[in-house]
Amino acid sequence: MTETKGQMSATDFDAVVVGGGFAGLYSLHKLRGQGLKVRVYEAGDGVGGTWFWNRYPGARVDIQSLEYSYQFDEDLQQQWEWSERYAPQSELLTYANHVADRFNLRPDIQLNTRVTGATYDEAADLWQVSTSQGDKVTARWLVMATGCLSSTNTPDFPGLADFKGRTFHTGAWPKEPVDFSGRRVGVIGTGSSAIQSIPLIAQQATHLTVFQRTANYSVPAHNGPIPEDVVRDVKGRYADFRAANNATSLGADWDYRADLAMEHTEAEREAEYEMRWQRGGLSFYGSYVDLLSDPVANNTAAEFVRRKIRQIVKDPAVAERLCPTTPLACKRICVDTGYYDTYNRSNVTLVDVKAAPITAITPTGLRTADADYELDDIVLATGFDAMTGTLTRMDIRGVGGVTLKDTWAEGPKNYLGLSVVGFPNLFIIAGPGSPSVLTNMLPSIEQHVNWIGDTISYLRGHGLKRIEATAPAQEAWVSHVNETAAPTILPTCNSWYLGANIPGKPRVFMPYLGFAPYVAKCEEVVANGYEGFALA
Ligand code: NA7
Repeated sequence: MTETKGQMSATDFDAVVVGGGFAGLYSLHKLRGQGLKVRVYEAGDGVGGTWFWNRYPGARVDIQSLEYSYQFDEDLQQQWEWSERYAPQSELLTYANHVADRFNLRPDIQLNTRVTGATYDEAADLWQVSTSQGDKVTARWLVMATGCLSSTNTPDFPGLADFKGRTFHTGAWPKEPVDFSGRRVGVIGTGSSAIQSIPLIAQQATHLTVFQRTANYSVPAHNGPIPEDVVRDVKGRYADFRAANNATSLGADWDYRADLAMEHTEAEREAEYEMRWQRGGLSFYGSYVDLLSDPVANNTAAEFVRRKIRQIVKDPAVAERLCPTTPLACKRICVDTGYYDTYNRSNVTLVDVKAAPITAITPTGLRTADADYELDDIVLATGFDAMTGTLTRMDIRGVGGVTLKDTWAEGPKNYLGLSVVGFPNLFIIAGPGSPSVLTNMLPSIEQHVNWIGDTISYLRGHGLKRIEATAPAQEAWVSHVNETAAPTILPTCNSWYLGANIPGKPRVFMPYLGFAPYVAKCEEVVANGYEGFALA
């Protein structure tokens, strides 16, 4: 046991950070830089989080790499060179490892160790943390850097365990490359992971059958090397570039137009959408300011994408099946390379499993309500128990031994996404109630880590050893998160933003819409002496 600097109680660590992805790495760097003794526990045998686990073919970031990168260190952001506009998984993993080495983070990271539980010791104001390796340690501060999409969702298909072929989940892909040559492959799901992997799997497989429940919107990435002049321009004004992006509602460089779609003629709208389609990527969101709020405006963009699908996909029946019927962007738009065109290949079949649902996995394939499909490999691109899954699967017990799982039985409740009533000194990075998945994750993570670090510094500086959200502040924040999303199209389809992809999960819109106002609110809370928090 070591005496904690500036504190009354003896603890093993000042802070335990759960997770060694981008949030965990920066948390360690930040808190250690403040003089804290920190331990990171990471379940994987390497750092990198999302980019450690999601190694499926075609996995790459859907935000431009010049943005999806750390900004806390000027030398790092100036010296690191991205090979492509949207970095592939392997490069993001190399980047995470580079950061771990560059800032000498590894000595304080324990790999192959999953945090299984944490109990708050009210008498000592400490967290007692237990791990899969049998560690039992105490820490004043518990930082959940557990990621938003880190607990995979494997639907409960009868017979899955008895399938004789190979089964993969995109979110827990093997480290060794998987060869699909000569194999009949089935991909279940058509979310982002499926949309990125399907074109590459189709190039290898003898036959690929895609089982689609809900068609998704995808825009082309037009990926490639980043032109030198773009790199020079951005790096020449990196701080300003980041600040301008952070001042937007979604926290990314999506070339937002302030105009309303319906104030323009059809031809003008068509030209705007076409320009953005040709440019590629998620700047499609920025076309008009009312795409998320006005269903009529939204449908003009949705129709544009549907027209594109009908132009690309030669078989009209397949094209129709691929045309989404939900509002555009009520699920995150996907960014692809050759996705729709893949359905023009003779070795690819699209099966509608909304019309005829999957009833079982057989030893040799997959059965739907109206047919049997013989398969050698099944790829589950079935997503995640998003935002809350990893947190509620851990045995986290706060004041009075109450579990976080029970506390959130009707949906996640917290203040600013950061702090939960009844769970003092526990901070959540980019969790529910924060902008997180509606933004560029890296700046969102950094903003949270900076806030948490500054808060801990304030508390230590004032001899305080406990911080907890107050019930009225939490209640008001939860209402605000819901009221902000309610008038938009965001809660209108069965997305993982709502937990709707997990049977039995309460239907609550989890992320907070509005990066810039969120940051302002966090700053205001501090300026008002940690308004909405009880400090002791
Ligand atoms: P997603 O986006 O949650 O996609 C999962 C897909 O799996 C989606 O098409 C689901 O259909 C489908 N799914 C899930 N369960 C079933 C069952 N039981 N039967 C048939 N189909 C099913 O996960 P991803 O990994 O692709 O992407 C996650 C995020 O990563 C993405 O949003 C980006 O931000 C990056 P559904 O739509 O639920 O009908």
